Formats: sequence, C-alpha cells, structure tokens
Amino acid sequence: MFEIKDKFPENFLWGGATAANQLEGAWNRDGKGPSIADVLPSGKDRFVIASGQDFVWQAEAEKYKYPNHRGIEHYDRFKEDIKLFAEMGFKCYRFSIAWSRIFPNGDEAIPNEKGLEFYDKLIDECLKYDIQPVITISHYEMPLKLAKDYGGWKNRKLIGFYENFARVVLKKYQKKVRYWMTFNEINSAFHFPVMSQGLVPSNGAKDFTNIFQAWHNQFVASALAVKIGHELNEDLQIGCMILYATSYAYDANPVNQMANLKQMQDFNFFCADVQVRGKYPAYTARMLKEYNVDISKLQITKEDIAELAKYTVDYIGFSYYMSMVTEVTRDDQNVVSGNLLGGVANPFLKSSDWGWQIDPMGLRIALNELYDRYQKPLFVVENGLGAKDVVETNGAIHDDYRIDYLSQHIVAMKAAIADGVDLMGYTPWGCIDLVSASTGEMSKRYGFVYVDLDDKGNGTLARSRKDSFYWYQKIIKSNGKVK
Ligand code: BGP
Repeated sequence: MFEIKDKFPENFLWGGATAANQLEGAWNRDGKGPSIADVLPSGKDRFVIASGQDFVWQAEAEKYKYPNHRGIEHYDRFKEDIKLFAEMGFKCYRFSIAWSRIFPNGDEAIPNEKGLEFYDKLIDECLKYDIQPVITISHYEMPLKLAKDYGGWKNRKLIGFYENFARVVLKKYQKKVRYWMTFNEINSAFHFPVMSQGLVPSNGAKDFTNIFQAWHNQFVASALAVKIGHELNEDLQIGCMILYATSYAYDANPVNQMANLKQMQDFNFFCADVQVRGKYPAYTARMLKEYNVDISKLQITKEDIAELAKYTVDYIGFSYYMSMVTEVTRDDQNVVSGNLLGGVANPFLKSSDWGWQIDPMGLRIALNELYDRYQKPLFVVENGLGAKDVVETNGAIHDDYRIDYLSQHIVAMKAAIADGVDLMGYTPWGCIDLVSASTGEMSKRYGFVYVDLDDKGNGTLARSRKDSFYWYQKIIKSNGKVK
C-alpha cells in the first residue's frame, strides 16, 4: 500500500513542446490572418511591447516580416521535423493551433478550411509514428483583430469567439487527439498582458481591472471548452496551463514569509485555483484590493460562476524554468536581470545567460506543492535551458550545458514521483530551435534539433542533431534513466 514509486510510469508521455507562432512561419498563407504575435518586433523592444509598457498599434504586421512571419518554416517542413521527433522516440508532441489560421480575424462564423488542412496533415503525421498530439488551443497568438477592434480578452464577446474556435478544433480532432490545454500560461498576463490577453494599456501602465476582467472571461471560455470537449468525448483530457516559478522567502523574517505566501497565491496559484477547483479562492478579495481593481466595473454573472464550478480541468499543465525569491525588507536589492520575471538573486543558484535562475530542486518542490493542493495529474509541458549554441567546423553541436540542465530536472521529477506525485509526462520546450517568445530572436535556443537561422533571418534552415538529441533518445528509450 505504501510502496515507493522509484521509476517513471510505463505510459509516461516523453516528448517536446512548441507553439505555432514561434515555428510555423507562413504567417499570411492559405488564408491565415495576422495574430498578435505577428506584430511584435524582435530584440529588446519586444519585451517592453509585450508587457504593454510601450505598445503602439503602428507596429503593424507588414513592418515585422521577421522573425515570427518566417518562424523556422515548419509549415513547409513539418514532415522532416516530426520525423526527427520520431527518431528521438517521442511519445507525444505538444504544439498549438494558430487561431488566426482557423478564424483569420477571430470573429467569423465559418472556419478557414485551408487552415484546418494544415493541422489535419500535422496530426496525421504525428499519428503515423505513434506520437500523441497534445494541443494548446491558444498560445500567445490571438487574431490581431480581436485585440485591435474588440480590446482583447477584457471584452466578453471573446468568450463566444473562442468557444467557436474551440468547438471547431475539438470536434474535428476529438478522435485523434486526447490531450488538450485551453490557454498557454494563463497567469502570464501579470507580465505580458499584450501577448497573453491582447490588452493594450491606455497610458503605459498595467490596468489590473482589465487584466482581471480578461482573466474572468478566459476562465469562462476555458470552462466552455472543457464542457464542449467532454460532451463530444468523455475520454478527452483537457487541462489548464500555468507559468509556475517556485518562490522562496528571502529569509525567516515573517514579513518576507508573508510576502512570499502572497506571491505564491497571486502568481502561481490564482488561475489554477479557479480552473481546477472551480471557484475563486478566498484570497481573491485581498488580491483585487492590492492590485487596485475597480470591483464595481467587473462583469461576472451567476451563470459564469456556475459554469466555472461545473467544468473544471482534468489535469494541470505547467511550464517550469526557474525559481524566484521574495524579499520586501531591504532597499539594496541584488536584482537578477532576468527578462521574464526578474527579482532578487538567490545566492545558492546559478543563472542562465538570460538571468533565469536554474533550480531543479524547485521543480520537485513545485510538483509537490501542486499535487498536494489539487490532487490532479500534473504534466510538465515546458522546461529547458535557453542558450547560445556553437556549431563546430564538422557540424557537431556539443550542448552539454543543456544535457546537464535537463538531466537534473529529470532527476527532480523522478524524486517527485517517489514523493507520491502523479506525473503524466514531460515535454521540454522548443524541442527544435524556434523563435524566442521574449526576445523574438533565434539565438536563444532550446532545441535538441539545431536550425540554421540567425537573428537577422540568414541561414539555410537546415536541421541538424545536437548532442542532446542522442542523449534524449536514450532517456526516452530507458524511460528516464539519466546515467
Ligand atoms: C514560455 C512560453 C513559450 C516559450 C518559453 C521560453 O513562457 O510559453 O512560448 O517561448 O517560455 O521563453 P523564451 O522563448 O522567452 O526563452
């Protein structure tokens, strides 16, 4: 009865993860409309714009032909890419469906058949190799028109538009695809309200009244997708997806401990609490007050609350790259210049070249915290090390730093399984090099497969196997034996 599980389950879903806007390219082919990701530039402006500090609508699609518009041309090379995933032994492949390929403007009644044809082919290609598709319905790529003309997710009309989109893809692929997620990193709106919710702040400041309204509308939309999916096929597994960053209090000072508890609630748990438990957590009122939300403006109906309660998610997908430190008692903060979350540096950890603090034990802690809290299966759907790779003269890429990072995180997952956590699978991020979400550039690479393309768009786009490719192949074959 109390047997320790000392290995990964036999049916463990080993695989890799990508998102349409970061690899497909073909941004305006076969009827696809522009998405919010298509108008973000690359380089340092991208972060500023995605987080809404300096968003200008002049940043129109035509102005930014590269990188998102080209991606790694997966749209034309997906067969070659899936074949490489199959060679590594992938059991599953997580990708997203570009909403604006199916509904170019987002508000049409009839889907674009040409767009669906691409995903018909992509899914069949995966199934040919017994790779289970894992689909993110919406991953930072809402149709641009929904952001520009409707104001993004703060507008309730988006619930209906998303519902149409979700119904079309769930209905079409329900027999072929079992695993789904409704929104990528839904809590990331804290940092990226433009990219995540299509919200453009009016005066450069984040408006949490809009962000909370947008979250509420997304929660309802997510619940409706669960409803549709389960009505179509009760076997479907529909999850939420959160950006999780384990957070530690800087020291034993109760003031820092309390601040950290709030950080954990607000950032890591709030969205999942609603999507998994089906209701707003008790600390919501405290949060609304602290974020200066104008509660009188929030539109939340009784029917919404009933739907949230009824259609909760089946599992919790989450991304995990790093941990954080909460510290509110000093002014001389030793700040990490991470471009995703930033914060106080942890003296016990090293950081990636982009300032993301590397913390495998933090993943074991995350898995325990999440499983304790929700008692639902967990799925690590993103993890990895963004790094600059060097191609040797003979074409080899010795990415031992990546192998090291991933090995330590696999060991941490195994330990969490022994701790009693129910873990379904692992899909490291950017299994093939692709455009970075936060920099919009190619040089921050995560892949097992190298893609010959630089930050300016030069390169042959040829694919090649890094050392980590062969390493991961062995990991999958041995069901997680690191050494
Ligand atoms: C997550 C996103 C991904 C992805 C990843 C790595 O936040 O879901 O889309 O890109 O982070 O981030 P980056 O590309 O900025 O290194």
